[in-house]
Amino acid sequence: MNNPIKTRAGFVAVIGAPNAGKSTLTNALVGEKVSIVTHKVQTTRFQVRGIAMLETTEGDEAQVVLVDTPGIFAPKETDRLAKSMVHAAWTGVGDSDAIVHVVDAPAHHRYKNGEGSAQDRLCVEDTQRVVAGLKLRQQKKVFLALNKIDEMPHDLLLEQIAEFSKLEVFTEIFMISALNLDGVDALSKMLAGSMPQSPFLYPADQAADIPSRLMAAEITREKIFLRLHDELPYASTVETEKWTNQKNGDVRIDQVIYVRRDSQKPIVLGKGGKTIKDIGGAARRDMQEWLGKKVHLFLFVKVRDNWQNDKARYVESGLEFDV
Ligand SMILES: Nc1nc2c(ncn2[C@@H]2O[C@H](COP(=O)(O)OP(=O)(O)OP(=O)(O)O)[C@@H](O)[C@H]2O)c(=O)[nH]1
Ligand SMILES: [Mg+2]
Repeated sequence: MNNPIKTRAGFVAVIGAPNAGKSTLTNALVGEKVSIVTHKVQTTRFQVRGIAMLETTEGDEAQVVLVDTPGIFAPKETDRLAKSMVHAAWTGVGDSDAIVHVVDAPAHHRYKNGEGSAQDRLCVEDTQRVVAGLKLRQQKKVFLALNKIDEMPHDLLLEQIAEFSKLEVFTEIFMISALNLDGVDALSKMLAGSMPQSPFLYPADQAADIPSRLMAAEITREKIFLRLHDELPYASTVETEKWTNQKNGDVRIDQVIYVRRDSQKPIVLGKGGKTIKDIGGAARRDMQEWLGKKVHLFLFVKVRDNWQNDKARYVESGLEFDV
């Protein structure tokens, strides 16, 4: 008798407050880096699709397309980029077969214990906002991932599990560390089993659905976020202007870092160009690893006042301008 291998495929939206670890979890499930990660809030600006080949408990193969989303927070009415980021996050939810809500468990605990910072308070408020949104949309198959358990004694997690169970939103609760992969396997099996039976949606060896030029720009943006402090990362954006595959197999990538004001230019450049050199060096190393080729990276800094209100900047990354 013919016993065909069953395949499953579908979409999982990864949502949650800024900095909860959504991109780290997406990368962990995919098994390679498809989405940038930093210690700062609001790192992810648009939907990034990571493609994971996972297995159900029965051994069926499932292609799970993880839609990593920007954090869900309360954007200021005047902040167009922020509004469009939150819109992109909820759009990911509507189209998905299952949802993972990632929560920063230690931040939650600190806040409940009265030791929380201002950021912890925001994180708890944003989590409540996500829960309210999920209730409103009556989503099915919503999994809660209490993340960063490597930073928290496990007995304290039981209280949190009780608290979140009471909300009656979550199909199941997982305790994970996206960073050291603790608990990720159980979540991965659950997600695989939640996908509908379907042929694969992407070639089995594809890890991300993001244009190479955009991925290259994201890598540089991550290095800017990691290297520069305060408001500057948020005031900047990166674009890949030119991509040249050279005859000898190397790749030349020309990118522009846009800042909002003249006064921000010297900060990105640094003394004698040191800062931009460091950013470029770190970005180039990641690009080489990603492409498996030698990369020649050329970075330019330009001022474009008001890039956050420029429609073309949104279309390129799939964000909607008028939300
Ligand atoms: N200790 C610990 N840190 C983690 C874990 N997961 C993520 N982090 C850290 O938390 C920070 C934020 O991680 P991201 O994956 O960028 O979070 P995000 O939810 O995608 O953030 P936004 O894109 O800004 O909304 C980074 O410094 C990560 O290294 C974890 O399981 N344990
Ligand atoms: Mg992110």
